[in-house]
Amino acid sequence: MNRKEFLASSLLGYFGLSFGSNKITSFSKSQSKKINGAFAIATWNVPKATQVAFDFLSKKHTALDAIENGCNVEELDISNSSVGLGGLPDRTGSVTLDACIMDHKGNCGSVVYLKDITQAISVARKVMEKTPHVMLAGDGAKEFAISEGFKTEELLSDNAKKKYEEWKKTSNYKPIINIENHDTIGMLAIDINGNISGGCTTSGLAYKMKGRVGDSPIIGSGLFVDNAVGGAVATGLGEEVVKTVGSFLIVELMRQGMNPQEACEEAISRITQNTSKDIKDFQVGFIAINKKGEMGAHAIHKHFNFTITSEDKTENIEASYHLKH
Ligand code: SD4
Repeated sequence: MNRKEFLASSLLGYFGLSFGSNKITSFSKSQSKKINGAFAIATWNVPKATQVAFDFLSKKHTALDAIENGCNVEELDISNSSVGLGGLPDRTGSVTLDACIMDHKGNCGSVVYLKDITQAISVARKVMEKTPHVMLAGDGAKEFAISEGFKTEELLSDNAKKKYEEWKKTSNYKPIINIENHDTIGMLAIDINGNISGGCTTSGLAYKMKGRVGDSPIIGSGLFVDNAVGGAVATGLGEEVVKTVGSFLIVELMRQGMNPQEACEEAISRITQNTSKDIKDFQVGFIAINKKGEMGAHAIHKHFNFTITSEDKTENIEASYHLKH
């Protein structure tokens, strides 16, 4: 689709995807749904984030601006215990953030093990735009953020501290599936020029080992965008996503002709077939979009859901899943 066709199709609004008001619908397997025009889609139930992203898109901002500002909503939300401020800490009580961002030209930026700065996705964008590097870690990432004007603050909220103190009593490390239905945010957006960008931001797994980094800041694992094809983002147990380079895999499968739903299902199959762990014990979910505005989502377990905002409609949709309980 060229730019003119894309703009024309924007005027037509939705095509082929009817959202019942406030009704959670479910994708059936192997069916990709399609939206015409600009939209933002994100992992989990994050209507405020996708709405903010869509507001940027409707004001003709780039998909990259939409991603950054949409993800910031969850980073700043102290009640979200797995992203930014209020995130649950590692097992030493320290909150460390991972994030990455990728634009339609294939530029990308990432931060890992970032402390004391809430808007990790914005720091990742600065890494992309202002440094000769793709990834900055730890103290270096923090020092760079401060030099760019970011303020430091305590990320450990009273609530997260209380939960951590409780956890220390047993110190039992077992990542919880679908934690609070509201988790790491991975977002993809397509703007009015038909360009795709994506982002992913998280405080990672609660009570992880000190120094642990997951999939979310790793380009190709937690996120991948190729503007000629589409984009994908991941949530869940990062160690399993990294092993299959899940988001890159999905984009490559779409390049070979799969629709986003088929590609997400294949990526989940790779994980379930190749893991040495019991798949009952961990969750991975993917969402993907392609250049035509088709989307897909699939997870290992049920209750992975995602949010889409387009043409002022926001809906939360339950993804299809692999493991029938
Ligand atoms: C990680 N993938 O650090 C992230 C965490 C996550 O749902 O997405 N949880 O492994």
